Amino acid sequence: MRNPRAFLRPLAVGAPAPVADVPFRPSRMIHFFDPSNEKMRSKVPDIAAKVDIILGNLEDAIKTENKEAARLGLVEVARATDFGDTQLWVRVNSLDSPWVLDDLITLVTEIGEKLDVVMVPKVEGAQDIHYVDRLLAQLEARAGLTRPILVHAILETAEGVTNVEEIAAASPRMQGISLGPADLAASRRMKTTRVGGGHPGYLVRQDPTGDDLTTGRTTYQQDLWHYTIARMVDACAGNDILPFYGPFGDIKDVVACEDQFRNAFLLGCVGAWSLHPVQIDIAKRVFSPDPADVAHAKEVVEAMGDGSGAVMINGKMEDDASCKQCIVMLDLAKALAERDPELAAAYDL
Ligand code: 1VU
Ligand code: MG
Repeated sequence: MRNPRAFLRPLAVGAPAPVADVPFRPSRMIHFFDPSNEKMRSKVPDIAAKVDIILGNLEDAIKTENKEAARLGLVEVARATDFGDTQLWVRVNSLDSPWVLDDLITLVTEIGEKLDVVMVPKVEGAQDIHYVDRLLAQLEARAGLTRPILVHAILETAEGVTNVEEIAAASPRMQGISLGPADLAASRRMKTTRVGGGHPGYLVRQDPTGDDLTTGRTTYQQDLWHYTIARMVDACAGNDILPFYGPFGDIKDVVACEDQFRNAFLLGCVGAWSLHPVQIDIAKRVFSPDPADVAHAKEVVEAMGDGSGAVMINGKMEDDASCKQCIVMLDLAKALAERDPELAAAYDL
């Protein structure tokens, strides 16, 4: 770990100074596309206009023979597209792969001024972030970039979960962390083959009422990801960076996808990955606060004046703590309203 005074110094001569605070920009969905796929590439300008973050994926889901085409395809589409307020991210290959060095060198050199965040998969500890941190500083200096590229880690190994707090604190470049449930399940040897979501076998069962153990006992499916998401949210919130839920692989089950995204939203995540166009609107709906919650938050904050004391609103006690909860809701609503005129009208702030 660098000493506190050195933490905000550039890691290479000529590199831009690290940012002290991670800028909060609307981040309800990170939309993945395959830059080696010409058809998907052609949709990027239209999709970029609809999403908060668009991400060119170079890692898993890209065939080995397409790795270079994906890298070059991302350079091509980034150069040709005006992303406006939408963030452009890349998911590079894993740090133990033969491609990641060329991914970073090519992308920072060719399109560094357009790249907001590099997503790093399979991060296991602070050492992985330190490696990327120094390399990015060297490349930024060489490319003459004036703004640092931020880093987002995927939490998808048991070792990464063990070290999540040190990962979140590893560098001022850290923008956030996403839960990667598929690789994490494999790393932990969990016995689910699903990409995110629940499992009907992971449940609790009501007690029996008599000797009959088999009938009349309601079961409740539990959330396989609750512990990890909650831990990730604490690590992120404790370091002023942003937590995200990752992929939901059952594209056709839009209902369960919405449930998974909402659980993450309620626990503190700011967004989730969209793997297919149908998941974009789900994320937009879930990660934008309900106008009724925003109206309630506004009422509480106005009634609380300087934020101290206690008041009764609609039969409920509100005080300093619940006022802070309402401010969280209002701050998010205001940030989203600036980007989305429909939400601005619905929130009426
Ligand atoms: O109607 P059209 O034919 O013009 O277009 C298709 C399709 O090309 C398009 N589409 C997309 N466009 C932009 N971004 C996307 N992510 C995207 N996905 C599809 O939409 C139209 C309808 O598509 P479809 O329903 O026929 O679906 P396909 O069979 O074409 O594609 C499905 C997959 C899942 C293969 C595709 O959506 C995809 O590749 N998504 C991204 C997958 C990914 O990035 N995976 C890695 C992250 S998850 C992880 O790492 C751990 C599990
Ligand atoms: Mg993965």
